[in-house]
Amino acid sequence: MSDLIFNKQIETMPKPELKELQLKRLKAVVKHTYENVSHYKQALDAKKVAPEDIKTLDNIRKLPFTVKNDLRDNYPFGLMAVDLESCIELHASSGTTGSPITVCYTPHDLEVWSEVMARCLSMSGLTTSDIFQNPIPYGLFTGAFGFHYGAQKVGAMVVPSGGGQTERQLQLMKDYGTTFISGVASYAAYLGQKATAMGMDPAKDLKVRNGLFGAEMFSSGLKRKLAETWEMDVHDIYGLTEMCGPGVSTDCDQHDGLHLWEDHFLAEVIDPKTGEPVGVEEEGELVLTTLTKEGMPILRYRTRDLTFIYDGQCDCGRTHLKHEPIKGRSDDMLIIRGTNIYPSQIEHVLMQKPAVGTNYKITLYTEGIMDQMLVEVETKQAIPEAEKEMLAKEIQTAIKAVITLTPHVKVLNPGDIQQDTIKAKRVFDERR
Ligand code: DLL
Repeated sequence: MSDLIFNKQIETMPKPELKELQLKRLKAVVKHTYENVSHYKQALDAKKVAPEDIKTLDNIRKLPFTVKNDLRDNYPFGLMAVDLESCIELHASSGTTGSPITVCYTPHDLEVWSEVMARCLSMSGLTTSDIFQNPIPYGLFTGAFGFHYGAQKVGAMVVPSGGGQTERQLQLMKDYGTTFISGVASYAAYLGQKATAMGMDPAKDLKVRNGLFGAEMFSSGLKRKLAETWEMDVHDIYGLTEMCGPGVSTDCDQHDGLHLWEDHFLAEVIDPKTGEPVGVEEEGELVLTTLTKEGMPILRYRTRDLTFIYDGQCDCGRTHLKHEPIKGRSDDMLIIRGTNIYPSQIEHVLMQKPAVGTNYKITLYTEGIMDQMLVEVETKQAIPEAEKEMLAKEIQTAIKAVITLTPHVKVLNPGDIQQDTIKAKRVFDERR
């Protein structure tokens, strides 16, 4: 059994007790939303469901789903279940389309967020002796604060280095002897690349030995490249603004799926087309209900994130269910000449190539009446043009074998692909 369990009583709670706790909390949260949020009162009334109708966990299926547009339509405070005076912090997701998703936290909500983050960080190896550097922008994005609160709760020394200023980040790592880093997956990759470009070997010249990353899909290949570059143990953390921010789930030292904190979140997996539950261990869309949130509780939130759940015994001793790393979002799916393609399939192929770096870009465009795909990818180190061409051909063949379409492939030098958003923008759809 792993010895880095932050809250042993809860994290290893026998399954029947955990289910009992979930049911008690589900009943309470349904009552709380029904009585305090007019959107939910109307939605439950429309389905002729009363809070008293929730008698078993399966009864959750009687409840309406919540979708992103419900949050946008009620922007900014329409889904609050308490007065604004009861809240002490606000966060929002970037909202590249439409209004941002805004959430408010009561002191209790912040306490829960810190607790789940402390569990995730401990599970990834964080202890009181770590120097924990947090290279995420401190602002409306939930990332930085979630990690900050959780790491302090564990008792590590937090270096709140914030986002950007990559060279300075690396200097701070050196000066302070940083042992643990967090962040958005693609930025961690960029940090490694920048260190190499500055003549540093992250594995030898820095003391970082653990990393906890998330906020976007990152394939097992990218995890492996990060682990090799830094000689560190890489963990994956999942979360979303609507639930709390980061802290919904993380993988334990078995690296076989992410444990989801079932005492605070109730998970379902549905077929995104029909809304019906999928079979055991079948892939579908993750739907989450907050079980303990006071400020902005959410029932049956359709995350659009694709995964599957498995609920067996884990060797780490934790009893909370596991899900596969997120494969992508149902709305990420690209349809090119009638073929369905997920960007994760392309990342997977690219990351198998040892000469390939960690940054890439996919552009879709129209030529005549045909859809075309251009995959641009950086190498790990600069290589001669002739080798680039050979590598491009190899990648083209490997991608074709997976998606059945032939992409155009361009191999570039490290640092050639611009990356200036918090989360990497990988796909550019310029089709007419
Ligand atoms: O990205 C919270 C977060 C910050 C998680 C830092 C982990 C680390 P949002 O901006 O609301 O919140 O975006 C949530 O990001 O629905 C997924 O599509 C995606 N996502 C988050 N974590 C992962 C992950 C934060 N580990 C959306 N793997 C989610 C894949 C992820 N996708």
